[in-house]
Amino acid sequence: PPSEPPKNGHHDLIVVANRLPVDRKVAADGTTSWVPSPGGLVTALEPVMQRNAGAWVGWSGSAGEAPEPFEARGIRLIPVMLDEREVEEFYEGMANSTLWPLYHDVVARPQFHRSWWESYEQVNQRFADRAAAEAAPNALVWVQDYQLQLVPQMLRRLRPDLRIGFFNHIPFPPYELFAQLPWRRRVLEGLLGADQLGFQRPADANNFLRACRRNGLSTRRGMVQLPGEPRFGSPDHHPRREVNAAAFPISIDARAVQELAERPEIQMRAKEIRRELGDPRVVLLGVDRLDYTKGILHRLKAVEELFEDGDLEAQDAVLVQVATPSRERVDQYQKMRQDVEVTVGRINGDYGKIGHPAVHYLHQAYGRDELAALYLAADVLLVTALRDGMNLVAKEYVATRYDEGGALVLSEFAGAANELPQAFLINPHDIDGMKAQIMRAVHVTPKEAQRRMRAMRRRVFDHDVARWASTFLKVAASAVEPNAVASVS
Ligand code: ADQ
Repeated sequence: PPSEPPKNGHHDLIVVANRLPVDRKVAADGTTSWVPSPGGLVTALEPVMQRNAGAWVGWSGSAGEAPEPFEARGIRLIPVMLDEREVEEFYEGMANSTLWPLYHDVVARPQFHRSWWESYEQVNQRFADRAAAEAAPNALVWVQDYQLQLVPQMLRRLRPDLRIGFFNHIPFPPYELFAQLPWRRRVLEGLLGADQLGFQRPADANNFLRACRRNGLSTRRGMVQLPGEPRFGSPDHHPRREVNAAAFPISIDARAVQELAERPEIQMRAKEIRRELGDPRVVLLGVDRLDYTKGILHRLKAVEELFEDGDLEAQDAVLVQVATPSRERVDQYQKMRQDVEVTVGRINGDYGKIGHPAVHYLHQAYGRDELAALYLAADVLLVTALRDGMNLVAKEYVATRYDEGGALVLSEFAGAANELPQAFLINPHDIDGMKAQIMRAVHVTPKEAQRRMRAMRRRVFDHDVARWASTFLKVAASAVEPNAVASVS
């Protein structure tokens, strides 16, 4: 018989994320159910969640309905409701049209709307309320990403006993850009409610620390020193607190990725893909969410010029571009999809041959199996992001290549470049430079390719997502209780 689910307020570890790790499934008869969609994060956290009566607080992904809490693989899933207007203002608005472009170097223009901010505050409060109600005394709460930057402070107000961690999956921008945000102080205060802040790169942590200093706080060796806060109805003060900000580069379940690639049916599929492409000498591959930060247009421009210059020929070389549909109701995404599709059409019109398009463009979400086969089939993976927190596609490609073959062209503006300097690094704004690096990757000797791939594989396997999660949780759990810190006020 299934065991009694834990009651409210009994979870020792809570993950708070915009999305629950579930997908809605509509059956033929119209009834809906929720099926777990284990991504990297939930896979990494599963063992520790199971050991620690873990719960996951998040949105189901559909407006206006919040299913009752339910259990999936030993993890309690606690849905938070968003209504249609909140999906527009909090999610598509403040999260995806303000913070996302602002935090990615303003590669698209961020929009600032006061009504969106109000919605952001309200939704953050709802997530904080829910987590506060579910947490056991002294529990550890781990808040994820830019949609929920106010939750740490809101939670601390509700539950000063908790230890609170926050991880930012996207870049933290230089202060000159962050300063555009009309609510910049509120965001800093929100984040500083945490004990431990995690960023992808040391540069992101430094940008955050600099923003704190620019707002009058002092920092020392990654610690932000917070003065005591006045306590309601009492002349004494909350003791001074320190908040640590550091880099914890996220990763993948490298072993699982490799095991998939080693399966005979995946290898057969990889060979079949090359046949279906017409057995070209060179297969270039791009796999991205269709997002303007990923530099897809820059990549297409470089490839188009390589066809134009005759360095690549359509019967000899193809680009396969898998672009997952993403944020399709946001204007900037509709515009960029049009630009990409016009460009692909032009390249094929100019350089394709009957039965041999130059670019195979797939606006589809692919399953893990097909992605693994594509990674195996590709001679060169192109990651040309204009700015990217990490970029897990690069790490997945490396983990897939148990044969130590293949070459990675990687933007220096992706967090992954810090860890994978053996890739063919590029600046995607430098089209000539990018073209030269793509051709170096195409012509690399097997020995040189192997040397590079081996070094990158060592890094990805040594620093997998389990290590990322356990390292973060260890430091967050060791945060000193606020009351144990001497007051200086
Ligand atoms: P994303 O911007 O979504 O993530 P990324 O890190 O590349 O970018 O992760 C994408 C994931 O989606 C990968 O696991 C990939 O395999 C999968 N995917 C992409 N295209 C797909 C397709 N067509 N079909 C199926 N799956 C596809 C954000 C940040 C990143 C950061 C991650 C994790 O923007 O910088 O690395 O969070 O912190």
